[in-house]
Amino acid sequence: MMANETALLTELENNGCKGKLVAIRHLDDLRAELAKQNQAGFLKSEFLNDPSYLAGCQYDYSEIMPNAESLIIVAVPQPITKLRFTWQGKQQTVVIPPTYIYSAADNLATEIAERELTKGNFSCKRIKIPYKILAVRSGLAQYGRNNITYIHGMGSYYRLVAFATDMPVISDNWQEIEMMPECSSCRACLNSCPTKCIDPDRSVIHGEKCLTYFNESAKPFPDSVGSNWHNSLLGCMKCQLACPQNKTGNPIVEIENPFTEQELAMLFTANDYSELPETTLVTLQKLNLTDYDLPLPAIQRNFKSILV
Ligand code: B12
Ligand code: SF4
Ligand code: SF4
Repeated sequence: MMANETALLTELENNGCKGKLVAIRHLDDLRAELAKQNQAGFLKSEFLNDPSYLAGCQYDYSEIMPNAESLIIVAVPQPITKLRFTWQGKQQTVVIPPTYIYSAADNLATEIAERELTKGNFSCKRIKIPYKILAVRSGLAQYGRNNITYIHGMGSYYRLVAFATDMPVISDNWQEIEMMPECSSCRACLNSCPTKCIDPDRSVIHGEKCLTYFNESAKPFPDSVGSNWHNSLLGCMKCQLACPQNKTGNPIVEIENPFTEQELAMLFTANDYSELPETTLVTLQKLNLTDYDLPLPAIQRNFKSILV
């Protein structure tokens, strides 16, 4: 391993993160892997054609970084966030799963990568690719039966971030796709999934049935979605909470009274973000809740689906 590569990976670990590097040519392998899954009929147009999902991924960075040599994949640990507040006399707890409040995680990975690479006169650029495939192929992670990736000792509560860099990689590693050995005798995620979108007979979940797909969309929830399935403001925690690999010391961040009752009244009734007071908007922005191209009525719908 080159000194610069070691220094980068060590610095990531010193900050609680983990990373791996592979040669840039594996962008073609990522593209091919996705094409294979598409051919098998596992990828629905809902994901393939949406820029916030797979249509946002790129496999040619020759223009933004013509001298790119390697890809870096980084896992940044993330807590479960709980918003606690009183609404209409009742104490409410609103869960935001790992990865949704992402600015600090993305900035941490970027700062470390830029700082360490600059020391060797290298640079890096954030890129959008299918992160899980890279994480697993590089040896950083393994798939769980629930299709989410896991890192030994970290569980699945982390956000994946990737970079292209002009730093060459010496220890190029591109391994077979692996499922966690622990999954072979476990079906906890499968049994806990309210939508039954984890399919024991195929390796890719039915993403178009996942609760996350519905609450990340502005479209009304279909009748097939049970009103008692909702558990998070965005996404869903069921398959990760049930997983024995997530039982050890995962942090929870509790935010007490992020909004006053007066702010909540406006948040739940306003027609548009522009009608909200500045303080409410700033809180929503800090939680990254305005970053998902969701109109305010969709955020209101999500809140109301989990308030007691
Ligand atoms: C589209 C997408 C979704 C779609 C899912 C579409 C689908 N069918 O998977 C929806 C909106 C439903 C979704 C939901 C969630 N997502 Co999402 N999502 C993405 C996104 C944008 C692309 C993922 C994707 O479709 N990749 C392409 C598919 C083909 O790859 P794959 O899922 O890795 O599938 C591979 C395996 O199945 C594998 N395979 C092949 N052979 C074999 C053999 C074995 C034995 C096994 C096990 C596997 C296997 O085949 C495929 C690759 O060839 C990424 C961000 C990104 N740019 O990567 C985030 C991302 C994957 N999501 C993430 C998260 C956290 C979630 C949620 C947990 C959110 C939540 N609820 O809180 C849920 C989890 C749902 C689940 N159980 O997977 C994280 C995952 C972090 C982690 N620890 O792995 C990512 C990486 C975002 C990030 N930056 O961190 N997501
Ligand atoms: S996130 Fe929820 S709906 Fe999606 S696979 Fe996991 S348990 Fe099922
Ligand atoms: S719940 Fe069990 S089967 Fe599912 S990912 Fe975790 S260990 Fe694997």
